[in-house]
Parts: sequence; C-alpha cells; structure tokens
Amino acid sequence: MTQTETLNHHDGTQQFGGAVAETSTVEDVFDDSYKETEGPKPPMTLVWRNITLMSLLHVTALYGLVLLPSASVATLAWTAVCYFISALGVTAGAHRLWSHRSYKASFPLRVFLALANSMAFQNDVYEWARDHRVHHKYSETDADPHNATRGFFFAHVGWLMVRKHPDVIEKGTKLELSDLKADKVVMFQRRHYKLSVVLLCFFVPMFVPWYFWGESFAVAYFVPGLLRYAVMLNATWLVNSAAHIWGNRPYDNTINPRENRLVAFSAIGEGFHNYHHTFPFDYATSEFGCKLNLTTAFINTMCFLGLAKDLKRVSKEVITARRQRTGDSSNKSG
Ligand code: ST9
Ligand code: ZN
Ligand code: ZN
Repeated sequence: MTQTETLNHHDGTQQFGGAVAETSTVEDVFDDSYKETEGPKPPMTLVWRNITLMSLLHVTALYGLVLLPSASVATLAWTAVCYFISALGVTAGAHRLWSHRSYKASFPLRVFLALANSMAFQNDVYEWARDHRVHHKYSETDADPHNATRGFFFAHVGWLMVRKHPDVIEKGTKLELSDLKADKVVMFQRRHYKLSVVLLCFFVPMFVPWYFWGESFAVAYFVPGLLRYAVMLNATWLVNSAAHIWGNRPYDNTINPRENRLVAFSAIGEGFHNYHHTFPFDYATSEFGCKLNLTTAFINTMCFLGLAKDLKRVSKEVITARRQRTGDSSNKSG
C-alpha cells in the first residue's frame, strides 16, 4: 500500500457522545508525487521587522518573568485562564476544527473559538489553516512552511523571520479552501483581525486585573499580557520543532513527527504528533482520549452541551493494525 493510500485508509467509525463519526477530508492526504525543487535553493530573505518584534516580545516577556513574584493570586489565576482560552482558540479552533474539520461546531462555539483565536494572535484562522494544510500535505519538504529538516530553529520560529519558500505559496494556492471561505465566522475574523488582536490579545488580559482587582499596570501588562503570549507561542512552536525531532514513532516510523509528552502538556494535548500526522482527521489527536489532552476534554464537554457534534475518531482495530505495520515497535506514546 502506498503512503497516500495508507493515510486515506481508515474505517474507524465510532460512536461518541451521541455523535456519529465520519471519514477523512481531502486536504489530509499526503502528496508523495511532489518533488523538491532541484538545484540551488533560493536565498533566504530576512524580514527584519519580524526579527525585531519577536526579539522585543521575548525581552519584554523576560521582564514579565521578573515581575511574576509580585503578581497577586488572582492575576496568576487570570493569566492561566488567558493561556487556556487562547490555547483553545488554536487547538480546538484553528487546528482541529478549521484545519482538519475533525468535528462540527455550532455558531456560538465558532464565535467563541474565533475570539479565543484572536487572543492567541497566531495569524488569522484562514491563514493559519491554509499554512497548516500545506504543512500536512507537504510535510518536511520545501513546500512545508516550517520544514523541520531545516533545523530546530527554523521549524520553531525562524520560519516567521524569513520570506516563505516559493513552493509554499505555489502548493498552497492549489489547496481546497472553499470551506474556510464559506465560513462567515472565519471571514469576519479575517476582516477585523488587527482590531480583534489589539483588544483580545493585549487590552483585555491587561485591563481585567488592573480594573477589577487593582493590579498594578506593569504586572497586568507584562504577565497575563506579554509573558502569557510569549509562552503560548513557544508552546505552539514546540509542536513544529521538538515534536518533529524528539520522541517515539509508534504509528508510523517513516515520518518525522513524534509522540512527545512534554509538548503535549504545554500545548494542551497537541504533542501526540506521530499519531496526529498518521490520523490527522481524529478530533482527539491522540489514541488516549483526554490523557494530557485538555483540548479533547473541552471538545467532549462542548459535545455534551450540544455545541459540537460529529466527532471523528479512529477505531482501536485500525490503530493496532497500523502500529503493527508501520510503527517503531516502541508500543507506547511519548
Ligand atoms: C504564529 C503562527 O506563531 C504559529 C503557527 C504554528 C502552527 C503549529 C502547527 C502545529 C499543530 C497544531 C498545534 C497547536 C498547538 C497550540 C498550543 C497552544 C498552547 N498558501 O505570508 P506572506 C500567499 S504567528 C497559499 O506574507 P511572505 C498569499 O497570497 C505569530 N498562498 O508571505 C499571501 O497573501 P494573503 C505572529 C499563500 O511575504 C501572500 O502569499 N505573527 C500561502 O513570504 C504573502 O504571504 C507573525 O509573526 C500559502 N500557504 O512572508 C507574522 N502563504 O495572506 C508572521 C502565503 O494576504 N508572518 N501565500 O493571502 C509573516 O510576517 C509572513 O507570513 C512571513 C512570510 C514574513 C513569515
Ligand atoms: Zn507537524
Ligand atoms: Zn494538524
């Protein structure tokens, strides 16, 4: 069986929370007909604006770390809440819902996830999902926006500091994105992205502790604002860097993505990356349900409340067969 067939093949329909699972979407198919551009690579063009802003963000986040001991308990709790909400906007929103369509979400849930996604400030949902679909389809090639074969730093943050490889844009323009264009919530967020980021990523996290329990302006700005944002960005980037380099490959040892528990913990469930690249349509992104996976717990809760449905899942039989056929025999995750 070819890799394309392998990734398409799943008969793992399963009942969950009253919702019947479905099958995969086309964008998840690995394209093994793609060949990297031969000859010399195009030069990397540094984007100094991004290099400067990223450096500044990390320096100010370090200042937030210095201020951390002077934050009140309420502010620390609020920082954790902001981290969780913004992380959900990426994991449950941009990733599992909009990039992979691994479940269906009602209008109110989509509005919440789009707002949470603006709080995360990781590009708007449309751009995030477009880049992520290219990442899956052309993983570890020049057409992969954060191609991990170019090293840890490039996969982690370097890719945001240079112009994209032309193959990323060329392959990306051929992707099927009509579902995103047809989603009014996604398009509304894209139209008002800058304003929503200023309000939700920077103003609200700072304003709440300053106004409601009299936190100092500096702590309110640097801790739940900038420190939370920088930590959340790095937790996300670790999925592209660490989880493509370190860990076991129990499901498919022919691909680079790995099972990495530390990443799963910080990215609220997104570190089971060998499983995820093998079965990208599975809403839980892991064989083990809610274990180290707050995002799956959140989606289950939304399903219980009637706000999400049609959660796609792979059956145990398919997982076991796949482990035996292409896994690295580590037989465990992380
Ligand atoms: C950030 C994103 O951090 C992080 C994403 C991480 C993904 C992780 C995935 C892992 C799995 C999930 C785990 C989640 C875990 C979450 C845990 C939470 C705790 N296809 O981009 P431009 C076209 S962002 C088709 O400017 P350049 C298109 O026409 C951080 N077409 O390219 C586009 O125009 P438009 C904050 C494409 O000039 C035009 O080209 N943000 C595609 O090379 C130009 O596009 C930043 O730092 C495509 N794929 O610049 C800003 N791509 O978009 C970062 C492009 O209008 N970005 N086109 O349609 C930039 O400044 C620039 O993109 C650049 C490249 C300098 C990097
Ligand atoms: Zn990946
Ligand atoms: Zn994915």
